[in-house]
Amino acid sequence: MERLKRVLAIHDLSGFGKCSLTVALPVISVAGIECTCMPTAILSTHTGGFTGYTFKDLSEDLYPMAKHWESLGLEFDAIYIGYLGSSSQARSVENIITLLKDDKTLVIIDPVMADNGEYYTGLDEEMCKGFLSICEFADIITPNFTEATLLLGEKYIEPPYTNEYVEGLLKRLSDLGPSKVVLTGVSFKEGEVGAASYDRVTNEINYAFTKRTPGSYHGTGDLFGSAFVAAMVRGININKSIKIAVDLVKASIDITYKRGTPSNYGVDFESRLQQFSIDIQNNINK
Ligand code: PXL
Repeated sequence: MERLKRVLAIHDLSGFGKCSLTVALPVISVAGIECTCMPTAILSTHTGGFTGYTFKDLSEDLYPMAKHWESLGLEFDAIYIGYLGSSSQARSVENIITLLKDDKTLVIIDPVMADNGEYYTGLDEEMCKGFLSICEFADIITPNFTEATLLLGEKYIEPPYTNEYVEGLLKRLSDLGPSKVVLTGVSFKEGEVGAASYDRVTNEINYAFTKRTPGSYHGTGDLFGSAFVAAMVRGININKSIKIAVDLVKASIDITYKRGTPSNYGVDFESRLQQFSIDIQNNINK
């Protein structure tokens, strides 16, 4: 029997307020993939819409954790990087990639630092510089529009966007290093939202759209990223992978909206995991 696929997820662990590892672990697991967790920091809640949270930086532990796993001979099908505890962790991430990556390891970096035109609480251009320094090690990056414009040193503009703008942005992002780029928050007209993918090798651009649900929801980037990584690792092509991820996010937002869950609690994806698992199964080998 083939070895179980394994993803190393490098994100913070926020105990309450679903995002980062509390999303990556269930989503990657339900897709039939082992998820190895490297917490970059431990917080009582995430930093968006809460005050008084605890924050423990785990910078000193990151590389030793990777060294231990290397000593165990563990192989990783993907390394999926998100929220870092500090900008200096970018250097550790670079060393961890160098240590643990082999020919088959897909490196996916979500430069988690901002949304809606603004940095997340406590973050600034140092975090942007940190992510920029590791983009060249990524096979795929998955920014939202705010993160994309920060990485490129361009001005953030509000949706809806034009085709030319989105396609230009995808190509400029790929020039930072990654051969594939996935952009979230794409919208060409009011009432729709989705994601775009670009492959520099084939020069192909693809879109996956859905109807926009009113409101703003925390942690959707992490839900999208985790679902996308899981689909890619199961060997599903990038176009179908963004579609599966968009569908999971949309369905989870709809449940959250109907239930009236506070937006800082994160999105209620739990009851949708089974359908996500079916979507994965149905798209493997097709
Ligand atoms: O979902 C992005 C995210 C992840 N982790 C932490 C955050 C945020 C966004 O605010 O605060 C700790």
